[in-house]
Amino acid sequence: MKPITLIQLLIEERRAGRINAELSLLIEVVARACKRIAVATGKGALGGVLGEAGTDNVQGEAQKKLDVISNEILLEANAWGGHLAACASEEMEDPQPIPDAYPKGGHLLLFDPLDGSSNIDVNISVGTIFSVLQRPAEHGENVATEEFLQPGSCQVAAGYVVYGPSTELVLTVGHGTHVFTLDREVGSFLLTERDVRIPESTSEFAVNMSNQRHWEAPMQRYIGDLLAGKDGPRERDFNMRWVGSMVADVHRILTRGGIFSYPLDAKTTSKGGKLRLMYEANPMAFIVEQAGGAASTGRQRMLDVAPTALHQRVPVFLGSKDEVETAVRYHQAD
Ligand code: AHM
Repeated sequence: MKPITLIQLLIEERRAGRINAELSLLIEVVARACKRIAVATGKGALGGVLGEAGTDNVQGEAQKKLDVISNEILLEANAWGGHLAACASEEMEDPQPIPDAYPKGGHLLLFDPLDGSSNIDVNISVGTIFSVLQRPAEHGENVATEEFLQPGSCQVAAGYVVYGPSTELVLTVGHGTHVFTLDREVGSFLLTERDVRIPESTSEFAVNMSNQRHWEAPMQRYIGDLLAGKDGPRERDFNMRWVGSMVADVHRILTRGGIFSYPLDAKTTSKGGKLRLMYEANPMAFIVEQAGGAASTGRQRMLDVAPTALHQRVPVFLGSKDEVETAVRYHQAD
């Protein structure tokens, strides 16, 4: 049987009363923008899109040309449909309101337009991550930054698109996690896995081992026990993978299980961690929980974290439920 399209799935979700027309339009628009980003990334050196943009983002990180291009594609696509009140991007200091020329909607969109962008120039998978919130009922005329500061459990949708050998969209609206593959000839996302489930246990971990000496004691003990393999307390060997693009690492874990971690380390403690709560950790945590996995800061369920700043950073542990719970036990025992 021919797989159904993203639009058909969104219609199903509307008929089931799980999303409204505005959220359905929002997801369609984001997916369409991501197709344009897929085309831009796919051109590589031929599109003149590789290399540095010559600017820094709000995090003080050098932007790649494709960071800037992807950000503009998402902003432009989402400006005029009437489905949004404002957007916030990892690449911009402040939220971007919808221009006065267009009608405003009741949703807030947050995105990391091109995650893992240090991998672009070496032709390794990168991705877009997005998170959708509802605008709080009590609000003024202009959207305030505080309106975005809702815990991850308030997300009404989240997703990512991985630009790899194939382009895949992974989406949740809070009723399971679904995977779509882009049919490049037709230009449609087709549903290739409904209600994906992450295996509960795993023998594979993902972490940047070069930071080992900077980690806190519980993380040192946890990874030490994984590395000890059959001879250690875990009594089995563990494999390691680290792409360095969160989207690609999480996608592998969604597909075959594993634990992804970007823990606190001495270099990032003062910032709260490396990865961003609102653009990376929360949407991935929602997707992973909806696929039967777990996501934590090591000390708290990720989706319960009360945000205090738009660009807040957090330590991240997510993936196979049993393994995330094990990592959390090491941190709680501290
Ligand atoms: P970015 O937003 O600058 O691309 O940084 C986020 C990336 C994640 O995709 C990835 O998991 C991590 O940073 C890689 O960090 P490291 O370079 O320390 O391995």
